[in-house]
Amino acid sequence: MSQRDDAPGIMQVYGSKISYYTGKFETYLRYRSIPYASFPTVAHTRKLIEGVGIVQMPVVRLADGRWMTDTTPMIAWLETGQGAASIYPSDPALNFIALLIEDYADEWLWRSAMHYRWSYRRDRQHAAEFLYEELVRGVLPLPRVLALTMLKRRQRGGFVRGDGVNAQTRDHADGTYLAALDRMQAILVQRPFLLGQSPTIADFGMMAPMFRHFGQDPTPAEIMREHAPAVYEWVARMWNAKPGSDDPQLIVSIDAPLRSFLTEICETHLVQLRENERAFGEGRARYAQTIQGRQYTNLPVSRYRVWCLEELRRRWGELDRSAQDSVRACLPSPEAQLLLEVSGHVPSGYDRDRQAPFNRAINVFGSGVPPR
Ligand SMILES: N[C@@H](CCC(=O)N[C@@H](CS)C(=O)NCC(=O)O)C(=O)O
Repeated sequence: MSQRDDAPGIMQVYGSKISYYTGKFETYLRYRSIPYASFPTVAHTRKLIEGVGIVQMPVVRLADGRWMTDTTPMIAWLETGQGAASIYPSDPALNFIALLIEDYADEWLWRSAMHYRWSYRRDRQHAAEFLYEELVRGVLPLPRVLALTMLKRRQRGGFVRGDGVNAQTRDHADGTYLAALDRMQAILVQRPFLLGQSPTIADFGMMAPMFRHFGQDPTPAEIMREHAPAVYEWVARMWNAKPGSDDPQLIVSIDAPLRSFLTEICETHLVQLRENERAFGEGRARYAQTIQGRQYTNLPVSRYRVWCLEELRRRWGELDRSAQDSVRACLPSPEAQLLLEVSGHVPSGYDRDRQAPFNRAINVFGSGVPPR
């Protein structure tokens, strides 16, 4: 891959071929046949900071020179320029469910995906070699062996141990992937996409963990092939998907497999959003949370995720009464109450002017990598 970025006239995507969110974003660009050129981040750090304020994957430069980042608002903005059959369901209640699934994929499955990649020896070796070749070699003056050691230490120390995965939580971090796989498999044996006959933002969101991490890293990919072949097939289907007819033929009611997936989302992601918001409000840098009976300690507080919850609440507030009733009926867990509560909320203060994806961005965790 070229270290130069002379692709005038088309979108430039700075990321990595094994990056979680870059994979989600590329799946969308391919679906909409939006041409783009891929570039590695490390060689272009200064430019990315000038463009959006931070380095993360992906950061995007549009053909007209504007910069943007964060896949959720980027895809939402790009989709406003597209024709019929939006990837956002026209039914407001189903759209809210799709956005909730996207948020769970973005913000909850990330820990488990990093754990599989950096806790298992052969996965760690594979990812470090890949990142070295793609991002570091020829850019930073580091001997290969040293660079591999540094990459492993950064990723495992920050995003696994530094994000609460230890002897007490490791099997839960393993199991959270298996739970997502089981729930998706049960849905995808019935229909080609999560919410019907066409992909929605729920599918694009789930591609973040399922494609470049769980579908490519040796250990979780083998599990996917063995235990959830319909998910394995869906990953390829998503990567090759193109818009079909104007009628996306989405489901008209929430069936048992989708309900079960939503319960998992409420028990995990919504609890984490709640505890993170509370800790942020108390001005803490670290917090503890109990998820499905397992205690995670010393987790980094994320201001970005307080904003994610604000965004979900904003979308909830836009629903009319009957749509709210429909959503409430399919989010049976008491945790769903979080979407309605706003008392005592300390605002994130992020993107106050609603400029995303063109705002000055923040990393999910502080300066990028949570300290160990
Ligand atoms: N909210 C962002 C998250 C982007 C993100 O956190 N990407 C990861 C890698 S896939 C990253 O760059 N992490 C910071 C780092 O590794 O320094 C999005 O939706 O794109």
